[in-house]
Amino acid sequence: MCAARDRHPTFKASFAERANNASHPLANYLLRLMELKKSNLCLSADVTNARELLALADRIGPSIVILKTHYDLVAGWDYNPQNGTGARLGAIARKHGFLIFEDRKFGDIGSTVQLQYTAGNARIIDWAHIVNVNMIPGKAAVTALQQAAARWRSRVNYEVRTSVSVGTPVSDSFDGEDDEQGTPAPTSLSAPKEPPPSSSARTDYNNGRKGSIVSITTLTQSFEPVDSPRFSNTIAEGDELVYAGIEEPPWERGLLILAQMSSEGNLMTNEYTQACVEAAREHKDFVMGFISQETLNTDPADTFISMTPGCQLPPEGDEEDGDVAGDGLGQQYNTPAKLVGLCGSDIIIVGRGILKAASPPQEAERYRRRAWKAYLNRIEQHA
Ligand code: 5BU
Repeated sequence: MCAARDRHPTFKASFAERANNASHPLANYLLRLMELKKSNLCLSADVTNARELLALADRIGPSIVILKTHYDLVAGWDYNPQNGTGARLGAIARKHGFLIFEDRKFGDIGSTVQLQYTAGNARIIDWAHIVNVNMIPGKAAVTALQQAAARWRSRVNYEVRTSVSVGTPVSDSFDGEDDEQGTPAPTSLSAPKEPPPSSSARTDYNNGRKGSIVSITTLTQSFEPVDSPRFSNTIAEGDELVYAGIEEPPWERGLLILAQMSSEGNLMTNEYTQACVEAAREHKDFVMGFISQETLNTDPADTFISMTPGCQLPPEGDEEDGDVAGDGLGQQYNTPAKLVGLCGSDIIIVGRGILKAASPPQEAERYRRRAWKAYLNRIEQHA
């Protein structure tokens, strides 16, 4: 089912060793988090309303290192950048120590994917540490997303503070940009749209661009440097807890290239997968790894992380590594022992295997233990 990759150094290396060699700050962080939590489990949180999503993230958080979302299937997703669904998920992620991966599978021309990543109601880049790209449009999509992330990163250390003061209005209209996107002006959670002129002085950024008239009230915004990735003034009290044993994730965003799919009859050929690997090698400072069914590290210098959907365990009590039937809609499943132990995948992505269990937290623990055991067996270490 997968090519033997066991001669590549990453196959037998521990996640701690690989963290030391990881050039991408978020990959380095994730690999250390995996060692700390003894988890290589990603929950595919495919539930259809926001309240359920947040409750699930809080319940399963202790077992996972990544929570994967499809924000567009969640009813009641609150787009408020300060205390909406993305921000609340971020607070839960900090508390339990996991990263958020929006499985958006960008797949359009560069200019469009940049906007889909950073704009619109969802502003995915604000809350998702990791996203993925479908390589059908070609390498430019990767370059474009990297450019957008770099632009966001260069601005995000500045918090926007909004204040309302009485004074002479300077403009009788908004600049229109926010109206087009249907969202309010950026708040402390979003990266400012204009780079601040100086990182030290508090500078009013009015000049007519962000001014509005409410009677004679003027809305002004200023940018202040912040040195922590934690967004302040957000979320309810008590959600400011931070997972012990590791610092908060770095600001750098990461990309996964969708190089292989789990679904039956998918059209991704070996040649296509190889083109994905080449694109990743050309963008090592942004691409953390792949969504794939096996490790794709072949060049001695490759240090990519492979994350694999299409994973289920047979029911408890059945033969440990017996076959698991597909879902009847094209999805095919393999066990953690096969994916991690034989094929060299690093992180298993599990949705319904956990979500449909009588006790999802208990089942998540079962998957965590089995995937971790498969990893330890692969690197020939014992618990
Ligand atoms: P499941 O319930 O464990 O089958 O969910 C798998 C999830 O992973 C689901 O959100 C899919 O959209 C996602 N997925 C997948 O199943 N197979 C793929 O090749 C890719 C994504 Br890419």
